[in-house]
Amino acid sequence: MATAAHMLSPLPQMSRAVAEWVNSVRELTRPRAIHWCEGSDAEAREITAQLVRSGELKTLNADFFPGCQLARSAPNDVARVEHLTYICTRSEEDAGPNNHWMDPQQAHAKMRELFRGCMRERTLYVIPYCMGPIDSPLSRCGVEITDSPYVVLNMLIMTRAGRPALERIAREGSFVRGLHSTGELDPERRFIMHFPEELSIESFGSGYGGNALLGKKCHALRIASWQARSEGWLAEHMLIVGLQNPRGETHYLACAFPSACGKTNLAMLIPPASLPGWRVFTVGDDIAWLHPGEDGRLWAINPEAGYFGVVPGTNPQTNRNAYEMIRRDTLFTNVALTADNQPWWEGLTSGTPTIDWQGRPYDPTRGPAAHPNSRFTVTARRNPSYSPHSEDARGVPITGLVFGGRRREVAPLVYEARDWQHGVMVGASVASETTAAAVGQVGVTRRDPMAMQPFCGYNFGDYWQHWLSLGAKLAQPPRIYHVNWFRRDAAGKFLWPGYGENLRVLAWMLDRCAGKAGARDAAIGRLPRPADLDTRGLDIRPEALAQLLSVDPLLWRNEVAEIRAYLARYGRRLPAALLSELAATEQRLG
Ligand code: OXD
Ligand code: MN
Repeated sequence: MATAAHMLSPLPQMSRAVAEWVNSVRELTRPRAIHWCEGSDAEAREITAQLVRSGELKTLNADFFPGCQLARSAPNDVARVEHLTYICTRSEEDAGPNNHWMDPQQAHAKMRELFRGCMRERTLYVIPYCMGPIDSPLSRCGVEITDSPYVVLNMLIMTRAGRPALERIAREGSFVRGLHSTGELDPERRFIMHFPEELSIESFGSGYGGNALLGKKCHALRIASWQARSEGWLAEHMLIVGLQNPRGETHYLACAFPSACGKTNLAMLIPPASLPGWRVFTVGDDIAWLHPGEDGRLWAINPEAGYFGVVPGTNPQTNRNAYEMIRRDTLFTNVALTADNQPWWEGLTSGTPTIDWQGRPYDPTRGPAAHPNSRFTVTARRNPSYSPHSEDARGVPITGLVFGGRRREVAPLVYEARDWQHGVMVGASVASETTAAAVGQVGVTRRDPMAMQPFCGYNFGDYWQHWLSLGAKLAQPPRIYHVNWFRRDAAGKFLWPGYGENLRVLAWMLDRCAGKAGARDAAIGRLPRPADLDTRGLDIRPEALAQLLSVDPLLWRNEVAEIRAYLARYGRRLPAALLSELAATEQRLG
């Protein structure tokens, strides 16, 4: 008797468009074999076993970390490479000053030479994937072709990959084409090219997640932001979190922060004991696709199915959910090891590293044991605070949008925008200190509008206009906030405890949206007075709180001048509304 598996159609026969594309890539790259990904657990187990046999993965101590593996990247391939990431539109102005641009024909020609014959002796994997719940009209599909089995394992966790995605592609006909090869990992021969007009991506020379898992930053942000503008929605670098108050009501916030600023921690926040009755549900930790609903509200889905998070700093105090979540069935990249083969990273309060992230005996004089951008890849379903609404086809309704950056000074703990248009200006002015998530200097303050500087697939001027137009159509737009958990005192000490205590700030926002919390009108927006925040049980000095909620007119006049100089780069594409919002802020500052 035929089994169910025998009755399924062979994957290569399901979509002619995909098969033809795979064929043309095969002719160019000359692989030894082709593997179409089914997306089954057995397939993931088989690929894992193969990588363990070849030494590319190391199985971790199964008593403490069952089902966990360690991958080590090339030491020169540990982060996103923004300087080698291009948007290739016919007109340079469409890519904008926020992107590196290359003419599409020139880019294709360059990449064709890199890809020519690059998969000889390697297997070509075809990964059909769906970004978002498989049955949601808001989801979009893609196919990644890669010669990296490590990428396959990550994509199987991070997306809904395999047969169901290919079935949807065959039905819909359209999909994003992503071609990836790790090449020789030579930084001189490394490029991440995006062709939004063709809905395609070409990535060569890196195996790092942000450069190589093409469903994530490349598709779900850069290409999707372009698609979203033409289709009337938003693709944003935002976590989505549900907060259930002690009355049992749940509201959702979507929050944009630059890379490695604590999005995963905020998405999985553990309420402090002194705020009883609150519950937190994670819908997403990195990307939100936001659609205007028929009811005039904004609705969000998380296009991803897993987390690719920064490991260092994760411990039971900072993020107990993540700490529990990554204790099984997790793929670690570039962490250190203890003598008994457990993963180890800076910020872990137990264990001792003996082998560093490069596989060398650990020597503290050579720097941290785990790479500062070492990562975990794990399915979202392992998160103890996983929201069952993550799978809702229509998404979750958004009550508030939050922007934030990592700033030692200037930005207060929190403020509320006066309205949508003012909120777009607040988002456009986000600045943050750089982190290890991208190659380059760490700790330098740079403008990172909407936390999308590395991810917006088109001219920011057009993007802000799209935000303004979309908001104008919403009958019930979310309120917009700005937060800064990272403000420091004169001695360099953080003024706010952060982590679970951030719930106090989020609770103030939700009470504002419900018309229940007070605020004072300041030049930059509305701020809570100390008494407006619930600080019961919080160990904070009144002077620290006053400082956190203060706005220094001198610093802010300087900030406004810097924002104006930054926005001027967008010339005639800059919406006039942003400049008038800035002028009004300046006037209020006196
Ligand atoms: C990420 C990033 O990995 O933003 O999420 O770099
Ligand atoms: Mn991110």
